[in-house]
Amino acid sequence: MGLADLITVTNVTSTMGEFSTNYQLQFMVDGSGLNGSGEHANGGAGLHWASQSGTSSGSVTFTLDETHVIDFIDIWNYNEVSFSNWGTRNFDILGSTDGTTFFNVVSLTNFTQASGAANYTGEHVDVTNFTASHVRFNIHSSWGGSGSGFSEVQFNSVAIPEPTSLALLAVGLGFVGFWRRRKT
Ligand SMILES: [Ca+2]
Repeated sequence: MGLADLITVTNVTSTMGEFSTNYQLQFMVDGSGLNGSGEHANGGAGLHWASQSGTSSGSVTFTLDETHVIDFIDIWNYNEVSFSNWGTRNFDILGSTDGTTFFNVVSLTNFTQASGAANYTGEHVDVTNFTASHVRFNIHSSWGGSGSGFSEVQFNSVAIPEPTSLALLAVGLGFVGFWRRRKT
């Protein structure tokens, strides 16, 4: 208990396409470019998602492995060196429990542009705990680039006790009951 858990994203789709095969949607949910200190690299191919050129608005939909209560979202804006103006500027975050009907969670305005440096640590977005199996970003604008993108997005769930912890707790309570019975 206590630490939040990183949620597995099983699929990402978008109405905005991909700049090329070097800038696929999956590159923002597979840990590409992230090191153990939470810094995202600033190179080119295989590290970030960038939309097709000329399309800086539209939606991105993330499918989670199952329904979670989401506590916070860590977002690394588009961090390719010299191209951080492809970063996403204004967008809304929405949630859904069926992948069809979405509700608003939060709207972000002037979302911080990435540094474009190799030690970029991204942004921590606290959200009022919401239950969702799908999350959608409705993107309105970039920071001036002819497309929009992100380097990485990580959803974190509210921590719940591990089943093994509950089992151990039950065993412990069982022993207490056993000794109490022995004393009478
Ligand atoms: Ca990445």
